[in-house]
Amino acid sequence: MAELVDAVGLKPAAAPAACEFDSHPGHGSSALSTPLQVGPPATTVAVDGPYEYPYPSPELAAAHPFVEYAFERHSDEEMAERARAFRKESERRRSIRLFSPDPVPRELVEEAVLAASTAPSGAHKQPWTFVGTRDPAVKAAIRAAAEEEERINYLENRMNDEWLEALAPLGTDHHKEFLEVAPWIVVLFEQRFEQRPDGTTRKNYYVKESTGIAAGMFIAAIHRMGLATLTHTPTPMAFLRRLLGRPDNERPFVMFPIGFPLHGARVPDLRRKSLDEVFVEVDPPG
Ligand code: IYR
Repeated sequence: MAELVDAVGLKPAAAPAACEFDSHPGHGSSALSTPLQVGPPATTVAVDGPYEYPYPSPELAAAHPFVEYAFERHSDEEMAERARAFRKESERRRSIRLFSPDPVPRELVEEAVLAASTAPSGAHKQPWTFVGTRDPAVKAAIRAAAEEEERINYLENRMNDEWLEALAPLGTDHHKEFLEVAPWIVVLFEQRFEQRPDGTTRKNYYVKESTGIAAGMFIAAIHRMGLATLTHTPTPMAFLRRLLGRPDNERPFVMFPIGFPLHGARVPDLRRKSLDEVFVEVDPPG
């Protein structure tokens, strides 16, 4: 079936951009208020497909800009190879707790933040801020505050025995020396609501899910470029807002020391769950 829909053309070398949590296609309305890219004027294009209700609907496309998704289809063999390569590279990633002091250029951290910021987010609000520092004084202050919280967790029984038992194989304790040795600390803040320059606020949606996905993509980007990190959560983390001078709408989500692993760094000899333990296909009954 061919449907005629209004669409704006695609800039020749433009990257695809918008993603949002997608529970309803939103015929007749759109959560996207800011165009992500401005293409040539609207044209009418035919879209073939099995859809009775195409996306965007003509009304939606008349009200908000849309561009054609720049999709590149690979051969079956190439897809299998890319899938395997990504899986194998992902398998080599480990959380590192012993970093080298070797410096890491800011450009690499920026690239990881930009990659993470491609994460899908509720209503495309991108409700996150990555706050980085390589200032020794700030890193020392973060270490001191983190160690104080963790000292209470580990040594003053703020966490229960089950927590201590679960952590025993990792051998973590309240010493967080790596926070000063690693060249960078990046703290990912979730934005509980949006603070506009005119002083008004707007709700954000699926903040934890969105920020969690951005965190995962950040970790993957850091690993892919040949650096290491640790998802560190010295709980409670409120001190990070104060030390890093962040506004009230931001709450620390996770902290990432970033750098090269110290030469010869060791990690727990962990096994990952097998496919059967983490993937189930539901077949039709009968
Ligand atoms: N945040 C603490 C404790 C900790 C908790 C979990 I759950 C871990 O997987 C690892 C550590 C710390 O960093 O020591």
